[in-house]
Amino acid sequence: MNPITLTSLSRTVVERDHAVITGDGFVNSTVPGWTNCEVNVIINEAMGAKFCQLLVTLESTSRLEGRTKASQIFFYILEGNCTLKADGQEHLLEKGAYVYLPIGEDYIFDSAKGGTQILTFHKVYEPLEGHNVPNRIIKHQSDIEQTIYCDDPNLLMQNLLPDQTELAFDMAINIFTYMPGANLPFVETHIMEHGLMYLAGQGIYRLADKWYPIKKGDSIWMAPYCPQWFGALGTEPAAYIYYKNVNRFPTVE
Ligand code: UGY
Ligand code: MN
Repeated sequence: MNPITLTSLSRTVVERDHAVITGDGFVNSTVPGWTNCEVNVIINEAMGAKFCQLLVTLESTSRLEGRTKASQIFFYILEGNCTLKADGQEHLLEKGAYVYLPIGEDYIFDSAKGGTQILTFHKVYEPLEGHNVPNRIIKHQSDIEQTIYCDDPNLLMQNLLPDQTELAFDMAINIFTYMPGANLPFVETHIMEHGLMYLAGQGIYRLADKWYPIKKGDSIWMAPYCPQWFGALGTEPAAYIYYKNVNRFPTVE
């Protein structure tokens, strides 16, 4: 007997100040210059956000070619591998590698292993007087040390961009790892916005006054001032990569 599948059910939720997006609802978009690939626009301005988060799935014939314009782009290799051509050089990008491209940079991603997945974050760059536009960064997450967060050795933070030390950056991209059973020490409520994707594990996310079960592959958008808290469940660490706007004046100067 075939089990009945209820195709009308999904964990996806879109609210005024937050969203939980699960892969079962993905519908592909076409992006000019990005060919033979699947693009899922997970978060963007249409939702109320001030940045964009995409998931791109590649095959061996895929080619992402373009030039960053008003927005800087951060690329993170979630699965597989591919090649980046930038500044006349070729770079092999393995799982866990990441690329920060400032405004005005040409790029080509190709030669991917079938099934390679790239997560991207796009933000319009806000220049800062007295500071140069940041340089391109090509690194691997294993190059970045894990630091203890909020004095809790079960909460580990990796800052993939030097946002804390260089005001030229107006966005942070971090990987936040929670050991089994760890949780945020308080309900954060802040001006900064977040977009994230779970890389591992599971747990419960509180967003505003709602509570959501979350697992690897899920994405979340949090608008400014959306109260937020997370507790990890299960026996393996939970980890997410997340975007945050930083380092700019909090109101019109
Ligand atoms: O950096 C942050 O604001 C981070 N602790 N927030 C979050 O994980 N929801
Ligand atoms: Mn936060």
